[in-house]
Amino acid sequence: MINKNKIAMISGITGQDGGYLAKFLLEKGYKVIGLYRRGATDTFSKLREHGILDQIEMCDFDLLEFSNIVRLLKKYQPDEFYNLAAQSFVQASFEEPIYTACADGLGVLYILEAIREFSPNTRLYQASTSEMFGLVQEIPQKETTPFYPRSPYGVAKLMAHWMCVNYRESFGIFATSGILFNHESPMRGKEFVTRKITSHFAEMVTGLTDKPLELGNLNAKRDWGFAGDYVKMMWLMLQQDKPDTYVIATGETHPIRDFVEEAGKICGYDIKWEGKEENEVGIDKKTGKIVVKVNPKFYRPAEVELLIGNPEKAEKQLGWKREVNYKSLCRMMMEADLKRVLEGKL
Ligand code: F7E
Repeated sequence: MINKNKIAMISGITGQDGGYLAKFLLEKGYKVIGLYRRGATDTFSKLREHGILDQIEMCDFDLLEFSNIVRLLKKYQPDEFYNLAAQSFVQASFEEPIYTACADGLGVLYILEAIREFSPNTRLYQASTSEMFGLVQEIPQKETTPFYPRSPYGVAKLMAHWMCVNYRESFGIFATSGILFNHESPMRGKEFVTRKITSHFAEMVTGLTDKPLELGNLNAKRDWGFAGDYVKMMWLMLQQDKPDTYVIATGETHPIRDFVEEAGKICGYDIKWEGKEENEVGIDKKTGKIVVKVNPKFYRPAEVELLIGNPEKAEKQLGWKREVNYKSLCRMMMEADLKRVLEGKL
């Protein structure tokens, strides 16, 4: 409880990372101000599932409304600002490139300007991403690896990243950029591939659906960690003496089809692959049933084929150590979705 009086502002509080981070900071004694964008869906469901909604002061927020950002910063003068708000779905960014550029790129500049003018002691954590490495120029990727984004999302995030570096160097703003590789959990949105797999298999194995799971590129490789581990690093980054840039990753990579097989195993499927590219299917050896099918609808105009991070700097400087490995992460997500189905809550 050392941080009793500290104020943390979290934009994007209703997303996967927002919930885990808020829980972590509340346990540390922070007053948490949650910024969220009004939406049509049950916006607060994740915070409710974490059991922390009533401990957070929630405020309306939009990355594209500068006046709103200014008012919030003036009013609360937070010690720490975690910018987790974004249009974060890579595939959607190809259809909404302008919105994505505004929210994920320009929006961060608004926050930096508001900090510079109205709350210069606020420390900013910017959620940067391995998508900035895109067509990777080095394997594994680290802080000094040249960037080559492959989507409007990656490009917008890269702008935000360089703005943070620039505001650090130009105005002495404490703006830290965490280049986080993919991080998953039972709270992941169902549009992202890991959760799409676990939620669909949970429905299939319990008889809620008999449709096969439809996926795009099964060969892309990702470095998947656990979101609950990664939010602790966000906080540690803001406790350092100086703002900096850090890669957070596991150093391990797996193709999408591997995650499918692993999640399938937990449900009792023993998957063999047949056919090529858009005709490829995954068949359960025991029943002969097609459980996975490739649908080119989920291919991306430009793909990030391989991501694998080198977390050495974070390990040394932040003492970064992951607690959940790949197999346990997959099991955690699969079991959570099976439980949700049984409780009628998926
Ligand atoms: O895709 C392939 C897809 O949407 C992973 C975001 O949090 O992490 C995330 O971005 C891979 C890609 O995550 C399907 O083509 C195949 O190669 O789960 P994803 P992402 O694009 O890596 C980074 C670090 C972020 O910053 C982002 O905000 O899986 N894939 N079939 C599929 N992906 C999806 N979503 N759906 C499919 O059916």
